[in-house]
Amino acid sequence: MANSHILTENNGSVATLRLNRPEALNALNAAMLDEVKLTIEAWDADPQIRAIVITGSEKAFAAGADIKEMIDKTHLDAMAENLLDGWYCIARCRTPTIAAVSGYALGGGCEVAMMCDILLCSDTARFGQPEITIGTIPGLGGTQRLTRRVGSAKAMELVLTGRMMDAEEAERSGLVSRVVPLAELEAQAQETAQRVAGFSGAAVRLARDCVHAAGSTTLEQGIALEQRAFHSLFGTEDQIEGMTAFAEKRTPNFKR
Ligand code: DAK
Repeated sequence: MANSHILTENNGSVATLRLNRPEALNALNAAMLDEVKLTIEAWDADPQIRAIVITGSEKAFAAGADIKEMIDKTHLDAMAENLLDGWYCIARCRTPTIAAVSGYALGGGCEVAMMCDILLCSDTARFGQPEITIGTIPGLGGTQRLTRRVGSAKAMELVLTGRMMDAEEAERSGLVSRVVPLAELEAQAQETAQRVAGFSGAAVRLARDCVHAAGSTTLEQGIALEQRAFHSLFGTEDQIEGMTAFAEKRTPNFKR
């Protein structure tokens, strides 16, 4: 399928998906979702691809779900179509994902960025959940993911006022991993993806699962999960290779 709402690039171990509806600040519409879903699911099934970068334009990562497309939807339409549910393909993707956000990441755009494992942004980024200003509320996990990241005090204020946060506030409050100058965003995102892609796939997957689990387990359960995961890695060739390479003062050659 020829893509018209996204641009893709694949350099072997790192694949990059760029949201591309400049006329609508990358608003997330159904046609874009079809392309994103097919692409992410195909990449996730490809063992060569070890990290995925998701990005937008300089002006907007995405200014939210496409409001004009949703205006006439009824309650029944939303339920029957499971409206926008397909975007969870990004949260479900087992290949590590890195969001590189510049400009607006609002509503569904902020929610998609938060679905990624690592969230980098430029110093020009602006985040928010402005759904309240159009008579709705976040619908792609915003009330849950934002609250887990920034705490209920700030999440409540952002969700109830629709106020935007700049990059500095987003970093200070724990929404993003790192802020970089706009000119460096792409390079830093690629470098981060390459770095993750170079490690043992098994270790990356388990580390990621454990960090994600911390949001929904007790400390005891999380530590038990981590311990089991840690022990299991001693059954991999990559653990032997990593430790042997350290002892031999060379770069490890991870296989899987
Ligand atoms: N949808 C559709 N078009 C949009 C858009 C959006 N979210 N955001 C911007 N655009 C379009 C504008 O209409 C305009 O198009 P033309 O008028 O030129 O045709 C073009 O992009 C440029 O936008 P502006 O002229 O407004 O640009 P400015 O620089 O002046 O302002 C802005 C930028 C980002 C502050 C402004 O565009 C804005 O406030 N945009 C809307 C932001 C917003 O409210 N986002 C939240 C959308 S609601 C669900 C799950 C999730 C959701 C819903 C349901 N279920 C599971 C059921 C999610 C909902 C949302 O995300």
